[in-house]
Amino acid sequence: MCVVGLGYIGLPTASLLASRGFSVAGVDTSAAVVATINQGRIHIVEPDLESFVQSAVHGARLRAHLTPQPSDVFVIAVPTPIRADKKPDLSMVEAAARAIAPVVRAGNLVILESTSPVGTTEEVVARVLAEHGHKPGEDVFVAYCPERVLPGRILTELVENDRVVGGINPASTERAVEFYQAFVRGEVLATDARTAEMVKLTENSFRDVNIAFANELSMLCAREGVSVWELIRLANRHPRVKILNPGPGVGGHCIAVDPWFLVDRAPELARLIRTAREVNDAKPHWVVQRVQQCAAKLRDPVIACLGLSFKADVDDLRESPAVEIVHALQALRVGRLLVVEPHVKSHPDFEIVPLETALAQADIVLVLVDHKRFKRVPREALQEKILIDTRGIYL
Ligand code: SAJ
Repeated sequence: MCVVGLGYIGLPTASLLASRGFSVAGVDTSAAVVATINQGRIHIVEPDLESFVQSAVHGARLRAHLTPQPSDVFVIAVPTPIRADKKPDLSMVEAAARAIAPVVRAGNLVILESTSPVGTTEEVVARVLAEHGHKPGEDVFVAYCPERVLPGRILTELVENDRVVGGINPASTERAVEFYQAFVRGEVLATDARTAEMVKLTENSFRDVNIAFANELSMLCAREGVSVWELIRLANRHPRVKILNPGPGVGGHCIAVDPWFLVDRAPELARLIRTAREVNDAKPHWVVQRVQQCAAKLRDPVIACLGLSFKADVDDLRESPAVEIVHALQALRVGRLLVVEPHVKSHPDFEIVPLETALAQADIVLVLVDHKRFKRVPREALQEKILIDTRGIYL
């Protein structure tokens, strides 16, 4: 087994496969990552991962390298970011395919797991292998299988979730399905590569469109003087309505990114998906405006900003709408900011203060993340405060 890319998906996959008895070569272009893993340690935050990696490395079933090693199966799990112009950057998939091509042998299976635009398995991975003299689909088998794990539950979901597997031809699909059946307890569902690629993008676009609907409602409700939380609670009593929760915007590395992969291929058709992205991206600005309106009524306003992470009960601040909002409030000098984030000790741009301090001093309480810790705040502590609750935790 050779796993290329030892990040949030590659490293858990490599250590899980090692725990199931596979001999795994992990590959990463970062010498620091390779060295860390070979000491049995990890460079990312994920529950239980360190002990999995430690026992795999110490049991000699997992070793990290800078270059791919000959193997029966290659799994590519490298990042596929979007560029500033919202176009996908597939350079790391291409580089990974080029790196493995010289060590791939007849009979090997190559699987792409990175979230990718429709056609990538065929147009990038299989093409590069063909350029190196292989015959994809005949002497080497090539398939796509999206990861769908939730950060924080990766090791559980890698085993329990159903997987969608699609090859570039039926022989490739068959080989890839067999591979996943060896360690997945969920159902392994066979399709073709293009469908499998699109399934992943569809799942995350579905979430994005539905969150955008909730976010749009929250803005309409504020205009109408209606509580969006009560509105959604009541509307959801209809047997076929299930509205998601509005928030300060959509963060994370998946839901706010993957819909662009669909938009990029067919901008003239993917109008709803693009609009949803724009609605969710605009929500932080709307929140900032609301805070500005409230602060304008006060002299020397003090604003408690509750939460920085992109969602509840995680310490991940990357691509977080909460961080974007606090940055904007800071740049606009809207007032004195008291930033609370129980999951981090410090932040380069903001002083982090204890929750109690912030609540005691604030005129405005701005809820940005629905952390459990915040939900436990007694309602008396919020009396006489102006409350802007983007997550609806203090109803
Ligand atoms: N959010 C809302 N309202 C909601 C639900 C979420 O505003 O009703 C916000 C969250 O606060 C957060 C963002 O959306 O900012 C994304 O959070 P999430 O918990 O929905 O998703 P992620 O990014 O942690 O993980 C997602 C998962 N995908 C889906 O739920 C469709 C996960 O299963 C995927 O594997 C992962 O993306 C991925 O890698 O694509």
